[in-house]
Amino acid sequence: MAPAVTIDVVEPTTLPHKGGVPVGNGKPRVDYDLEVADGKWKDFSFHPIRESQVARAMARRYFNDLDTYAESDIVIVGAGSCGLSTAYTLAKARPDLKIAIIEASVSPGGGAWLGGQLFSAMVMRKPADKFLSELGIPFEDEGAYVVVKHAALFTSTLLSKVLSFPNVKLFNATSVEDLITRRDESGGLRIAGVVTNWTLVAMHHDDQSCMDPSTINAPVIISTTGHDGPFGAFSVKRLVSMQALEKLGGMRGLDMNTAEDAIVKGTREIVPGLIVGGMELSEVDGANRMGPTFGAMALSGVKAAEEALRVFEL
Ligand code: 48N
Repeated sequence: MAPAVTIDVVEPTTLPHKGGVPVGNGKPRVDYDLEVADGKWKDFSFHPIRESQVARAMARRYFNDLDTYAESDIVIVGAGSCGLSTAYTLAKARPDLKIAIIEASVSPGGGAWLGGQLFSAMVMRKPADKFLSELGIPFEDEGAYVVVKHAALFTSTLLSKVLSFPNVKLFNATSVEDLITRRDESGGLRIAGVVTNWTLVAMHHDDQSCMDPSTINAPVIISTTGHDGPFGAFSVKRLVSMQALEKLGGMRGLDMNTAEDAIVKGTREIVPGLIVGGMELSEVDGANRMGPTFGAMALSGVKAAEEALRVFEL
C-alpha cells in the first residue's frame, strides 16, 4: 500500500509569459510547477478507513445532537432569511442558550437564494445595510437601498456564521408537524415545544403505516416558516386549527413601503411561548407583501430575537 502522502500545497510559481498573450486581467500568468505537481500525485493516497467508521462518525454526532437538543432553550422553525437572522442575533447575544433550528428542506435558506424572478442580486432597503455590515457582506450603496451582488452571498454567509456558533444545531430535512401545548393555571394556552419528523416521513403519512413523530421541548418557539404555501405559515395555521387564533388575516397585495415596516414592527409573541416573524407574520396580520426586497426579513429576525431574549433576561 502506497505510503500516505502528506499533501503540501505546491506554491504557484510565477513564470514569465511563454510568449503567449497575458491571461485574465493582464496579471502575469501563474502556473504550477507541473513537474513538482505531477510528483505529488504519483504516490498519492488518502489515509485508509473502514466504512463503519464513517457511519459511526455521522450517527454518533446526529443522535448525540438529538439527545442534547431534546430540551432546547429556543427552537426556530424555518431557516429562511428571517429564521437565520434570528438565529444569528440570538446565538451571538446569548452563547449560553441552546438554539435548535428546524428546517423542512434539505437546503436551508428558504426564498433568499435569488433576488426575485430568478434574478441574482438582492436588494435591502436601509437601515438593513447595518445588518449586512455586521455580517461583513459587501454591497453596493444606492442611497436609499443597497444591493448584494448575489442573494446567495447573503444567505451562504449568514448560514455559515449561524452554523459556526457552538450553541446552534440545524436539523434540516426535518419538519415541525405540530406544536407542544400546555394550559396555565387560568386555562390559557402556552406553546412549550415542537413536534418533529423527518420531512420525507412527514410527506408520506398518508401512504405508510403510522410513523409517529419526535419532540423538542423549549420555553420559546420562534416561527418563521414564510407566507402560505405547501409548507408555509405552518405555526399560525396550526394555531387556527387548534382554535388558539380565531382566523388568519391573509397576506395582502404587494406594497413595499407598507409591508416591510409592518413586518418588522409587528414581529412579536402571538400566543405565550410562540413568536412569529418574517412572511409568516403577514398571514396573521393581513400585512402586505413586499416582493423582492429582504431588509424586513433580516430586521424581523433581529426583532424576533430581541422578543425571545426578554424571556431569558438575566
Ligand atoms: O424564506 P422563507 O419562505 O420565509 P422568510 O419569512 O424567512 O422569508 C420570506 C422571504 O423569502 C420572502 O418571501 C420575500 C421577502 N418575498 C416576499 C414576497 O412578497 O414575495 O423561509 C421559510 C422556511 C423555508 O426554508 C421552509 O422550508 C421552512 O421555513 N419551513 C418549515 N421548516 C420546518 N417545519 C415546517 N413546518 C416548515 N414550514 C416551512
